[in-house]
Amino acid sequence: MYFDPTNAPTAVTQEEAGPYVERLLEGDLDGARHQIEALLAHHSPRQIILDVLVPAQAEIGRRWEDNRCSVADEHVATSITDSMLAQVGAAAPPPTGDTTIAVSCVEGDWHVLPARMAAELLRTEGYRVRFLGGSLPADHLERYLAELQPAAVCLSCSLPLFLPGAVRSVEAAHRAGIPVMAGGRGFGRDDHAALRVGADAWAKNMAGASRQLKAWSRSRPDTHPTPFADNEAWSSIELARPELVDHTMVLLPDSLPGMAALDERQLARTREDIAYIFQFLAVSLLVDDDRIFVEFLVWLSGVLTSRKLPPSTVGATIPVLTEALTAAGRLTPRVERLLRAGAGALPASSASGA
Ligand code: B12
Repeated sequence: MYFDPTNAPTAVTQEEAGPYVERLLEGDLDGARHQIEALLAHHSPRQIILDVLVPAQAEIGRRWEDNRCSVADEHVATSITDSMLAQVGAAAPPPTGDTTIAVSCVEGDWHVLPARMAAELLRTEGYRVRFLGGSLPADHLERYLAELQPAAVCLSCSLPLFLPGAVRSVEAAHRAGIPVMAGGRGFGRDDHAALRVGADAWAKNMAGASRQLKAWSRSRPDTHPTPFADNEAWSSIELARPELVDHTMVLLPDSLPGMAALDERQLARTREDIAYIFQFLAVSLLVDDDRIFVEFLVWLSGVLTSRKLPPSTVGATIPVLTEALTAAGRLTPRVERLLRAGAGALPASSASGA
């Protein structure tokens, strides 16, 4: 039985949606299913995705970020929401239009669920959707699109870390002659990064995406031939990353005496975080957007503080990063500017390294 679209769609209230997060945290698949079934009697699949599933997953992310839920809790919650998305999607009437849209995560990005949500939302608008899943290698994307010839491909990116992958995915789509709509939280809050990686449009939400896709299905845009991402600046950090991480790990104990007490697993985590810092630095240069690096440092500082590390940890790392970058001959004025901006955005106690 499908939701009857002649019933006016009504927003799901917070009271109605609220218990869903509790079901996720309890790992209660059947409870979640009952709740979603009850909601389907009164609300459209689209409203349930937007008002229940999306905010619940964002809440799970916040709880993981501030250490109120474990990675296992997140995996369980995501698997339940994945099932609910299938259930809600099955309640939407089959697409009536003849426009086909492909939806894929950019290369490197395994956030399949946000992309699938976007795909289901497009389906509720009548599009025929081919969902290509997580981290599709660019050459495979190209071959698939060249054969399918959809009206557009929606590329989903959930973390700025994967913007280099987005460059490759966009180039692949363009080689197949397919226009690219970029979306997802990894592209940020405006079209800056999306246009830099060469996408033909960026949408803040699915309503915006749908407007653009409608316009494209009437008249196909000329795809941009090349992205204007700064690959050179990106690769100058990225190619030196192993050396930069090694050197930082050697220098760090002088600035963070607490490191002496870390066990092997904690040291491996620290190394991973240092590698992320350099990756985000490189991505900021790639798309010339300081916000990416600065917001990552603030996010990382919050994550570490909620896991009981001193709030000064990330701030104390910055002079060490600077030293490693200098030794590797990678401290350009732009990189220096980014490091300063990052230090300035961290909470006062953390930027001082005290
Ligand atoms: C589940 C999850 C995972 C799962 C994903 C599994 C899956 N099947 O999808 C796994 C475990 C793989 C994962 C891994 C990681 N994750 Co994660 N993850 C999440 C979490 C909790 C929920 C994702 C989700 O379901 N979102 C659904 C909704 C909420 O997403 P949404 O972006 O709002 O999606 C909507 C729109 O963006 C839009 N949209 C999406 N795509 C597109 C495309 C187009 C064209 C358009 C128009 C619109 C559009 O449509 C959606 C519906 O409206 C998020 C939290 C969050 N806020 O998303 C973190 C989150 C994204 N992850 C995060 C991190 C850090 C990671 C890791 C790096 C962790 C690690 N150290 O390993 C890895 C990276 C792995 C990788 N290579 O991809 C951080 C990113 C922080 C940052 N600084 O940017 C987040 C934000 C958690 C947090 N609060 O800190 N993660």
